[in-house]
Amino acid sequence: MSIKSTVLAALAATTFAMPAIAQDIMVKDPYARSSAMSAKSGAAFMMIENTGDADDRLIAAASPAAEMVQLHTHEEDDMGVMRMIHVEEGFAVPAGETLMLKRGGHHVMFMGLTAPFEQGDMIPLTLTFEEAGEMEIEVPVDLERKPMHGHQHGHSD
Ligand SMILES: [Cu+2]
Repeated sequence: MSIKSTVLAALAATTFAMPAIAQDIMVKDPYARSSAMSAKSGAAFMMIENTGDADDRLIAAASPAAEMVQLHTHEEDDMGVMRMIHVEEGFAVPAGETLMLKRGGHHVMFMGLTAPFEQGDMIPLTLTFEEAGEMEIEVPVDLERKPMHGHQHGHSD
């Protein structure tokens, strides 16, 4: 027990001493939406870039805007129907790569919204990474955003 707690203390001290480690993760262009104003659930999408040289993993998400927040992906079942799956192990963010959370793919799912998502709202979201730790962001609600096909550069809006 003493060995384990020593290791944990060392890890905690290391993390505390190097807050810059979280800066290896960059979140770009986040937005959230729900399918209707009365919807009880919503989702958030974004690009998560790992600018560091160590692999990382998005393992959890939390927000006061919903009773439950999960990491989801879409998967086609045997009947050819797309279903949402809760991905408990989270999503890998390999070093130097960008994880895309997008419609029809991986997303952050909000279940049991405490209030409807309204255009322009800012949704506080805490992302937890295996290596980088917790990262707090604000996700603007954008109900008008069209699904993105392929890469999009710049902002036309
Ligand atoms: Cu979902």
